[in-house]
Amino acid sequence: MNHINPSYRSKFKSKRSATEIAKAIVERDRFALSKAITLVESSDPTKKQISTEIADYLANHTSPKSIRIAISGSPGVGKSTLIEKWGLQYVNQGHKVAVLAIDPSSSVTHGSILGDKTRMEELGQHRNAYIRPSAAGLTLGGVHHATRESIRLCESAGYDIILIETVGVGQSESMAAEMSDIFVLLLLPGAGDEIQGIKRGIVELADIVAINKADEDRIQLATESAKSYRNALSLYHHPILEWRVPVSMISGLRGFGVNLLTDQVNAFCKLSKEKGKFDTKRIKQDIDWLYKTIEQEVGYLMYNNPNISDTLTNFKSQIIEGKRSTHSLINELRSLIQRTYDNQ
Ligand SMILES: Nc1nc2c(ncn2[C@@H]2O[C@H](COP(=O)(O)OP(=O)(O)OP(=O)(O)O)[C@@H](O)[C@H]2O)c(=O)[nH]1
Ligand SMILES: [Mg+2]
Repeated sequence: MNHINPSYRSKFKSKRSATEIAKAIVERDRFALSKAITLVESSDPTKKQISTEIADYLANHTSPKSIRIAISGSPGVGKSTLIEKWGLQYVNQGHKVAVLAIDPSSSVTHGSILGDKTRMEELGQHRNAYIRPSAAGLTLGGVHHATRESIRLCESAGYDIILIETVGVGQSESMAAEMSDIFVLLLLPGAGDEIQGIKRGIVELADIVAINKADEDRIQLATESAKSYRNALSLYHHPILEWRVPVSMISGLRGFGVNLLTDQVNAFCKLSKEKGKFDTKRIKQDIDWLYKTIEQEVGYLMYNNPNISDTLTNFKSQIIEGKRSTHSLINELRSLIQRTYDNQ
């Protein structure tokens, strides 16, 4: 370790204040960025407090511009491979690219969808790219919070293209849609929705659809799939009425069609800004997040109130015994919550 510059080493050994970390983020210090993301992933109250101070500082001192792109699709559809190619294209055009992951399943498996950074080897080494695997061991709400805050931190550090990889399981897609400007859905050639494991409603979340792995002997199949998805999508109205969700054939592995995705993203952003939807969508996302957090926090407080949790246990037995209607139990619970709230 002797080759490390001593002043550099001491800088990271010493505990920096929230303001120092925040300033370092603005000065494009990747270590500070990683540190701040670790803090937002923490449930420790002291660390939470520091991350709040960092967020406040950055909100007051930066106004970054960015595009947040969610990339979703069933396991193995080729998300990471595409992100490697797409991210490289963006950095070569002079952008700074941050790659984040939403993987609620990692809280169970302790794995991570970007754990295999090998798929993004070249991008991972680029000075204008930052790749952050998903944190393991967080609750669903924790994943949501950490990813949102990480996006803001990356933007404050100058990353203007945010790619969010999300695995098509659990609630990860809707979570990704709630924090991105554009939702890109990757599908495989040939297979129908059920076979691809695509849940109902996911296709409707998409702003851009791409049939990936349209290479080798799958081109014909991909052409047919693209056609049938185009037909299916023509039945839906996109929230921006003038936007027709494009369905194209790409190969992330070969890099084929990746340019097209960039053009589609640009066209979408342009239209969305012209229609005044780009900023309003972000504001709506923030407000929805505020309400969601309140619901979570209030729920947490209620479940941890001994009086309420004892009552709930009691009510559960009453439901099992079929003694009282759930309706009347809910009314009683409502009064109890009201009394608890009034007494505080
Ligand atoms: N032929 C072909 N293979 C591909 C393409 N994209 C990815 N693959 C292969 O598909 C496999 C899975 O690719 P990944 O990029 O890891 O897929 P993923 O969607 O990120 O997978 P998870 O993160 O596990 O959900 C790898 O073996 C890739 O080499 C493609 O465009 N064409
Ligand atoms: Mg992956």
